[in-house]
Amino acid sequence: MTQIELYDREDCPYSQKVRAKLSDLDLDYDETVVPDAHSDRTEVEDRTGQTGVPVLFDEQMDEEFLADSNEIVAYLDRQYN
Ligand SMILES: N[C@@H](CCC(=O)N[C@@H](CS)C(=O)NCC(=O)O)C(=O)O
Repeated sequence: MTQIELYDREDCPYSQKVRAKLSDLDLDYDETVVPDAHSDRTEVEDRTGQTGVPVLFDEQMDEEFLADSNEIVAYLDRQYN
């Protein structure tokens, strides 16, 4: 079972930065590409209370989720590098 989940957008530079780090670290993850319209991002909003991306969930993490690319990259480096 994949423990890492990423909500992102293909065209989002912050999402691209997180995907590059996941790739660098050779980590498997489940990706959910959120809809363009924020009003349609109901799944990520239900889980996090906001509609921005990227958002990372990881069972290994103390926090329930991270919603900032710098924090996500720093966490991935700490946990998996
Ligand atoms: N500081 C955030 C910025 C992320 C950001 O601005 N993402 C854009 C998409 S590229 C977004 O979702 N903006 C709408 C919002 O934050 O509600 C990060 O580095 O993760």
